Amino acid sequence: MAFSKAPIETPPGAPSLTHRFGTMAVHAGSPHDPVTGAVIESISLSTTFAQTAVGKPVGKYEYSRSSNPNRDNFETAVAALEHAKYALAFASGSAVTATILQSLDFGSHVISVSDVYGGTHRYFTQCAKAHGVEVTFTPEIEIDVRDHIQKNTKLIWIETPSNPTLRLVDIRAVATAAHEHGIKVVVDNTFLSPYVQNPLDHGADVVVHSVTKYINGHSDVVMGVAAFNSDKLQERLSFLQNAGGAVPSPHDCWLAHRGLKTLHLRAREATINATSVAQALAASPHVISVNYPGSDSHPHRKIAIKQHRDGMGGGMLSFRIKGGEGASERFCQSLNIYVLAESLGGVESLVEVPSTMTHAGIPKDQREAVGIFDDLVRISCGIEDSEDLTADVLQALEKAVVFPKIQNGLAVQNGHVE
Ligand code: P1T
Repeated sequence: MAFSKAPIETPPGAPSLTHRFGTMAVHAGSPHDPVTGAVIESISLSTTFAQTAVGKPVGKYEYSRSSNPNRDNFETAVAALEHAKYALAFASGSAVTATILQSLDFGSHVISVSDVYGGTHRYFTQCAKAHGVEVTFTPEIEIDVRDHIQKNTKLIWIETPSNPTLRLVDIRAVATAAHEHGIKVVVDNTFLSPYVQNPLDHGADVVVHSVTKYINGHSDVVMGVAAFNSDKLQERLSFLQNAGGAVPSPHDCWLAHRGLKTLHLRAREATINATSVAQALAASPHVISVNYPGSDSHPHRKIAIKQHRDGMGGGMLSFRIKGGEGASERFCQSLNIYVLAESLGGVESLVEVPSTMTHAGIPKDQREAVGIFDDLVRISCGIEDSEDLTADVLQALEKAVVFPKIQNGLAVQNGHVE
């Protein structure tokens, strides 16, 4: 059984890297069926594939955990869009994280940015030790990465933008320091998608995604993917993909591939919407601060201009509301269009409070050290109309900050003691 897959080859006539993003999103990994002419691939549900003699499969497939046509096609498309030689799809974004950490030797050390997705933090702090991997967290990785490098440091983990504070990391600066010591750099690109940022072009060795988010884009698939150029890594990760078995179903690969074909359209709309919502929030007297990398006021705006397509900010933002935890909860419940739910990157707008939802597992002092306060609200802008999304946020802010007229004997109005 083949555990290591061959490099992705562009079929004759298929779009190449000289084509633009939208053309590749629609056509990469999407050959028409040579027998029936079907333009859309069929879903290959077969778990096993016939052999004409012992050890001689009819085609390139043997058993669907090892590889199958829908997963191959999806991986081909992601590799093209992330400017990578290889891509490997997994059952979830978390399975990608776990497999990459499992690929390290026992006794390895990892440096990670502090504000990562709560589930990534959980794996790093509660699971990695079991296979002998220690993780050091740092909030300012570009500044102090060299101070944290040890003899056994093998990997640097970056999330840019970070979840949920939207901090950015200069990938090139970190990769330069890492490569001086033979250390690999992984970038979690979930918040932006390959349309807005291609981390391999900035020196990263591996780019990972929770496909559950922008790549699939319709909140109906849980999946992950890693893309990279190294032949050695391909051999190791595809071995672990097969041995660990955390693989996506053919149906999920088909759905995610269909979603990917409109990624550029969705990412543009989400960016337009997030820009408009961020501007409205920044102008509101009920808001303490707004984290949006598309805003000129973002502290890492220069990095966005360097690393993101046309300096786009993407569809994600977070903000601190005046009035504490109570106000953040009232805000979420006062919205009419946004759905109060975890996850992000779908066509529908979502809202959540990270301190009690996605990042509740991180101890409060560590959370607050990276800016995840109880009054922080995270928004994932979908592709609805920006006027509606902005109006909904403004009306919810008014409701969220209106307290009873008298509180502790003091008159209050609009959330502020008068
Ligand atoms: O949910 P899963 O497909 O396993 O992906 C994990 C993951 C990895 N990386 C980032 C940056 C993520 O945001 C996530 C999942 N995040 C959420 C579910 C969330 O609401 O933030």
